[in-house]
Amino acid sequence: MRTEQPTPLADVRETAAATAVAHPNIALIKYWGKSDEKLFLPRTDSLSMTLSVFPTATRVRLAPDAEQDTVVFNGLPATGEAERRIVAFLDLVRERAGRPVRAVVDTENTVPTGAGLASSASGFAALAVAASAAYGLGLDARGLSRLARRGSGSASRSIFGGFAVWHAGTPDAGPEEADARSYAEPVDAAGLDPALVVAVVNAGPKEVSSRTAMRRTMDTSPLYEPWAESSKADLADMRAALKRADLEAVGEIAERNALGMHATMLAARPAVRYMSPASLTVIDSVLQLRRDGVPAYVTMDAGPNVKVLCRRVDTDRVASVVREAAAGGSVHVAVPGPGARLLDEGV
Ligand code: 2P0
Repeated sequence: MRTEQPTPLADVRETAAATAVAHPNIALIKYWGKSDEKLFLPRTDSLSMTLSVFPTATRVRLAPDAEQDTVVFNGLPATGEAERRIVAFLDLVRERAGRPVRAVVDTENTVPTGAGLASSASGFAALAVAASAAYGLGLDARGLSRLARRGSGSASRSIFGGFAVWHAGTPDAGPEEADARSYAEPVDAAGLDPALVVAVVNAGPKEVSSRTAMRRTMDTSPLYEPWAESSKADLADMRAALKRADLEAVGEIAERNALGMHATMLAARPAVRYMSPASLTVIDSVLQLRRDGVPAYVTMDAGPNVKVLCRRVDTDRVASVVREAAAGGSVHVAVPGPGARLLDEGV
C-alpha cells in the first residue's frame, strides 16, 4: 500500500507573503505618556480619527534561507532606529508564531516621516496586519490592535477606520492581563461629517522624538498629572459630543486637550516645544475663522504641523485660509478613512 506523504507544512508556510495597507490617525484626545514602556501601555485613554490620506503599504515575505531580516523603506534599506524597531516587532511576531524564520519587509510610506503626522501609526498598523498574515497568527481586529500597539502606541488605533478609542486598560494588573486589556475599538460617530485640513509647515524630521518627549514630560513636568486627570473628563465629554454629532463641541474638546498636552511639554525640564512661529500663524488664522463664524478647531501632535478640524462643507474655505497662513507649506484635506486591511496573501 502506498502511504501518502504529507506536504511539508514548513515549505508551504515559509514562502508566505502578505501585503497590507493602513492610514494614519490623528488623536482628538491625545496619547501622551506610557505606564509601561516595554508593553506600550498608555497612561491615559485616547481617541482618534483615521485619515483618508497618506496610506502606508507594507509587504512581508518570509525568507527561509535568510539569516537576518531585510527592511526596505521607500525603496531604500532601513537603518538605525527605524530598522531596529521593525526587527524587534518581527521578533515579537515570531515568538508568538513559534516560527524563527526571517522576513523581507518592504514599506511604501506616503506620510512625511517624523513630522508629527503619525507615520508610525500607519506603518506599524500595516506591518501588524501583513506580518500576522504572513506568519499565520490568525488575529482578529482586537488582536491586531494589541499587536500594532507593541510597535507604536498610536498604531493600535489605525487598525480601525473612522473614529477609534484606545483603552489604557489595567496597567496595574500583571503584564499578561495589562497587555490583553489595552486595545483600540471603533467609536460610532454617525451624523458627524468632519474634515481635517492638515497644514504641513515643516516636513523635516523632528528634533525630539515623541517617545523621548513623552518620557521627559511624565518624569519632569508638574503639569503632566493634572493634564492626564483632565483628559479623562475630556474623553467622556468627547464621547458624548460624538454621539450627538456636535462638531463644535468635538472641536473645542480636541483643541483644549491638544493645547493642554503641549502645555505639559512646555513645562517639562528641559522644555519640549514643537510649536513654531509658522504653527502659531496657522493657529491664529483658525481663531480668525471662528470669529468669522466658521467652526474650525486646531490640534497638534509631536511636531510643528497643524491639523484643523472642520465641517466637510467648510473644507474649501478653511483650506484656503490655512493655505495662505501656512505660506510655503503644503495643505492636505482628509476625511474619515478606512481601517487597515490585507491587500493580498499568497506565496
Ligand atoms: C497621539 N502622539 O495620540 C499622540 C499625540 C503624538 C502626540 O501617538 O512611543 O509614535 O511609538 O508609542 O505612537 C505619537 O506617539 O509613540 C503619538 P510610541 P507614537 O497621536
